Amino acid sequence: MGDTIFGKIIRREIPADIVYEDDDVLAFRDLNPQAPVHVLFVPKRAIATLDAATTSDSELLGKLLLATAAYARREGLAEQGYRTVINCNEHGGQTVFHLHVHLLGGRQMHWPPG
Ligand code: DGP
Repeated sequence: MGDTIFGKIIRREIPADIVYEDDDVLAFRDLNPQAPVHVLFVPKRAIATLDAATTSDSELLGKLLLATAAYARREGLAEQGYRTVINCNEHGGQTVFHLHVHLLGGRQMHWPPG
């Protein structure tokens, strides 16, 4: 897959408001926040889309979700709740083809989404 803007953020080639990092995962604030807390969790090893993930990515995907949940808990979002979103391809609204989890919190979410 080609490089993306998130690859550049991971390599510190462009700035981002990074809020969490471990060996496998980086998290930074979304440029265009849709909630008081809107953080993107990305695996450092790029996978283009959720559709492109395979069983060899199972451990990394697990770490990505658990890092997201742990951050939400630390930030005090868990009790009231929050939303996680993974957009996939065109109809999913994906614009950056480096798999990422949106963490949205700090306000009431609504369902169904638009
Ligand atoms: P998606 O539509 O699911 O592919 O989400 C991509 C998100 O990435 C979108 O909410 C805006 C955000 N985004 C795009 N470019 C940048 C950037 O350069 N920096 C940051 N922090 N966020 C970005």
